[in-house]
Amino acid sequence: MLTTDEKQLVLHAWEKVQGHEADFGAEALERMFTVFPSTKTYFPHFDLQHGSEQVRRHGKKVVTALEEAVHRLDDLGAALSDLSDLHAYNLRVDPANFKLLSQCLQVVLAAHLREEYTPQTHVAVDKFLSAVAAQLASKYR
Ligand code: HNI
Repeated sequence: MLTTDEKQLVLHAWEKVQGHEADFGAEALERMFTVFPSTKTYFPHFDLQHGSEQVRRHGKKVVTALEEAVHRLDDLGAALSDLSDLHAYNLRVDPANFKLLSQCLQVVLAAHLREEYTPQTHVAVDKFLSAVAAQLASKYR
């Protein structure tokens, strides 16, 4: 679980994301599709080329969902319940992929926040994204 200090660090990091949801989201997705090509299999209906408007829209949805989760850190299960159903029952995304997207999101955050993405913030964001991934995977069994 995140400590009080870590929660503050996650909130602070996400303040810097505000206004850039589509940009950061698209960047993280594009990175994931490039570095881990198997993740593309979940998006056969998407145009995955660089600059794709579909990827941008989807990136915005993902980052906005995380933004909402950041504000419900003590209530993540309820906050992510619908998304958890969607990913487990409808999309059937292999939970291993959550780690891959988390890693790409962290690289994007580090690239944009630069010296503000301190090791302490990195730990806090990593814990947050792991908690999100655990929730999203919680309906698989
Ligand atoms: Ni994910 C749809 C959030 C990880 C594949 N996903 C969504 C939506 C949100 C979302 C929000 C839109 C729901 C809606 O329209 O009601 N996804 C998240 C979050 C994470 C995540 C917060 C983890 C941090 N999703 C992943 C991963 C994959 C994935 C790792 C596969 C590699 N998601 C999808 C697919 C869709 C999707 C596929 C449907 C896209 C579409 O529009 O058809």
